[in-house]
Amino acid sequence: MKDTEYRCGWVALMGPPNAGKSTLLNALLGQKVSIVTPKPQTTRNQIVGILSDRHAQAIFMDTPGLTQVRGRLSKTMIQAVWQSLGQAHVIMPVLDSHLYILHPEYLERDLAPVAEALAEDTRPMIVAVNKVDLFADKSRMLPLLTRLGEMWPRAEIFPVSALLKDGLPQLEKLLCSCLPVGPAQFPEDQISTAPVRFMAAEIVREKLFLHLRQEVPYSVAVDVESWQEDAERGQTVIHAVIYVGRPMHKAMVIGRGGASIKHIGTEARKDIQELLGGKVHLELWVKVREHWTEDAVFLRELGLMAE
Ligand SMILES: Nc1nc2c(ncn2[C@@H]2O[C@H](COP(=O)(O)OP(=O)(O)OP(=O)(O)O)[C@@H](O)[C@H]2O)c(=O)[nH]1
Ligand SMILES: [Mg+2]
Repeated sequence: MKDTEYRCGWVALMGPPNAGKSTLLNALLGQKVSIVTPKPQTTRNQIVGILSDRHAQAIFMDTPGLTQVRGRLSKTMIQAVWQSLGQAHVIMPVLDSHLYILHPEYLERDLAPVAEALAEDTRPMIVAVNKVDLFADKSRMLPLLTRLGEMWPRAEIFPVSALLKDGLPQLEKLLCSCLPVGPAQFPEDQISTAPVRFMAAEIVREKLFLHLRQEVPYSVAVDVESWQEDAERGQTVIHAVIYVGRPMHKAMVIGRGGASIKHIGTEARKDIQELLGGKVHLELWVKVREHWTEDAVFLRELGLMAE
């Protein structure tokens, strides 16, 4: 095979919740396509991000964190991981190195589902050992790297910091060399397959996750109900509904005197304006929809469940 041949393929980012999968995807692309929060289980479905250059096109699939299945929503989240894995040419587990340095005992627990699924897999695998910026003495990583090497003897193990973009050019180069030879599957300027409507809803959900405490974010979903161009005012008018599982959560989203929802709306509008490159008028409503996380029809409407 000649080095000059164009390469193109699918890469599955997978691993435990909160490992930095979405941060890594955004950092590799140099643009935000997947929302990021300090709370686990932020990503709920497969998000495709496309990285193209003159030599290769890597089509990344960001996936929800692999965790215990509780209810229908988390079942559909896990299905998105397995479906992405099935589609991948290269598998990229992502993990939080700092967590396993502090708590080596969590490693087996967290990686067991990933390791088991990949035990017999012969596809190229690159393990992104993320968050190395969180400790100065890099030798602290050695026991973790040794254990990962035992777990996946064929894999490339690659320490990175997605946050600081440390090690990413090297990671990208290695990754592209692992892709199969073939023509690009997407136009070079396409960065994601997600419709802007979905991305706008995700931005609102990100702000809700960042702003709300405890378990409330997990009972929240966002759906863009209408999207119109107002030519006269030169702005996009977006109406989105925030669904919550309980009346109490509705009050928390709205906040005292509407302060909370106002803040969420302002923050989301700024990011959506950046995404669209133009002025946005964002209207948010909060509706209670009990047990929505168990409602297959609704999950499908939100685009969280395959047809
Ligand atoms: N210090 C540090 N923090 C990071 C790094 N990468 C990600 N984070 C932080 O880790 C948290 C989780 O990041 P995400 O990218 O949302 O993680 P994820 O794996 O996509 O999480 P889920 O979608 O919930 O499975 C956020 O607060 C990030 O800012 C890193 O390299 N260094
Ligand atoms: Mg994520």
